[in-house]
Amino acid sequence: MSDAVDYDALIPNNVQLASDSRVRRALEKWHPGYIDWWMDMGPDGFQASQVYLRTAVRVQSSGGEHWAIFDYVKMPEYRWGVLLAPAHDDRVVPFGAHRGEPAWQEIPGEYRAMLRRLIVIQGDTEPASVEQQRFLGKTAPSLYDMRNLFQVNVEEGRHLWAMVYLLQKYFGRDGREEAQELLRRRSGSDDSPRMLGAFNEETPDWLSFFMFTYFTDRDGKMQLESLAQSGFDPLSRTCRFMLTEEAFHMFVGETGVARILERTCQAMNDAGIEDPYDIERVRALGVIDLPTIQKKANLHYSLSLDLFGSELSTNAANYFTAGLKGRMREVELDDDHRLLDDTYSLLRRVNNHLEMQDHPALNALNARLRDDFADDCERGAQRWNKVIAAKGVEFEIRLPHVAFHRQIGDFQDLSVAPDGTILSAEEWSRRRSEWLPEDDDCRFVESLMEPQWQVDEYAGWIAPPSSKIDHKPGSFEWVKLAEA
Ligand code: BYC
Repeated sequence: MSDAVDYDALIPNNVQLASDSRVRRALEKWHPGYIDWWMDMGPDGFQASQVYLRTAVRVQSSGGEHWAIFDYVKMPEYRWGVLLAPAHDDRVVPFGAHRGEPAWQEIPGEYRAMLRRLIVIQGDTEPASVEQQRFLGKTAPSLYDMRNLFQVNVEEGRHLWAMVYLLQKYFGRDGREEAQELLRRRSGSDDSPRMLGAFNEETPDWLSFFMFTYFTDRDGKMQLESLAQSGFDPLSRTCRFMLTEEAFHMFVGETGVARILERTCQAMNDAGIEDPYDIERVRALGVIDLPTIQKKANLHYSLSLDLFGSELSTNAANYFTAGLKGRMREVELDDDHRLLDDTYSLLRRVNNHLEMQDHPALNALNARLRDDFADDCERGAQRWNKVIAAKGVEFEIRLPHVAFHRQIGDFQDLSVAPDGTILSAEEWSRRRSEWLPEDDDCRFVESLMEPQWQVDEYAGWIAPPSSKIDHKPGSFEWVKLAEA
């Protein structure tokens, strides 16, 4: 299969759709429904604006040519394509019972249902996040941030295409039905919600957006890394290319929160406020107080931990043994990649306390991936703390304990403080407002969400960015707004 991208086709692709008329027709038939969904549920109010967006035109950079181009695009005209990372010759199934057999180019019949479920869940999260973020453009703190939001949104749309291609190509009629369902479910809907919890929550303000892209997109990274190991080669290649795009989404989250922290600490310094808990005075400066930022981090971290499923999971064991979903960087791990005799240490709830226990490694794969996620989150939090320390403010963002505020898995129904102390349900409820955003916190943050759409201007609660995108200066016009 060639890696060259046919960019002139209605659906840009490197999967030779031109000679695969069955799949091409199926995708072309799905296309209008996708555009309808984008117009209904995509960024509200900006479909006619010209946005300086990145579009993938190759699947890897080579010979001085970048994999993407940047240009002004009206979002409904974005070239959503089907792009798979380059094939590796002689790739084998890297783990599980079929380890060492040639990677599958077609789906093994016995694994069809499992694979379909994984692809549908992955696919469902992509449009969900666009739906969650659809009103944020209206309160963008700058054109730079607005552009980044829309970049994330169009790429999540492309990731939906990526999963829909697999469904249409490999799953026949039920794949077509699933592809329709992906356009029918809606984030937060009572009747047909999105499949995973965090994707039915609201993203009402930009602090939430940055926390979402930091924590929840990072779950995306971990899950895509695991699926990129898959013995089903088209899924592996699809996920590998999605990861290329995904890195930017986490950059948006990490730098977004860092810029908010920087601005808050600067404003505190300018006003001579040393106590970060002097919340009313800090808020009066028009910036977000650090304890509220901590509460939002607590919320989004705990919601994202739920996305790893139960700590001990036979589903995860079955996915692994089948060779469909591996571990983070599976091929770099130094073991037998079958895990039949291995154990993994994980924190468990035993009656009303928590203790480390060894369990069969196969069953503990969700816990292991969640631990990898926690480590990854921690590294970024340390970088945030450097921003705070550099301003001389005494405060640290601390990720809460993994058992804090959980709704899925072993710790659900347990009342755990951010430091890991188990509390009575009454005490937890009484103290909840210390740890999670309350209505008045949310109202305050929302009160700051006034649009700032002048070129090179930023809302007062967020510092300008220090890094460039496509080598462009801060004064660049990231979005040319359409006349209202
Ligand atoms: N909410 O054995 P269990 C991304 C269900 S994010 C609701 O505990 P399993 C992105 C589970 O489905 C990455 N239900 O869990 C980020 C199962 O139901 P059934 C998305 C949940 O299956 C930002 C039952 O509970 N990709 O890309 O081992 C922006 C028992 O399951 C939840 C993936 O997740 C929940 N949180 O693991 C845009 C990868 N958790 O089958 C995009 C694909 C569990 O009994 N998915 N359940 O009806 C998977 O690998 C796994 O399905 C999960 C769950 C990790 C989600």
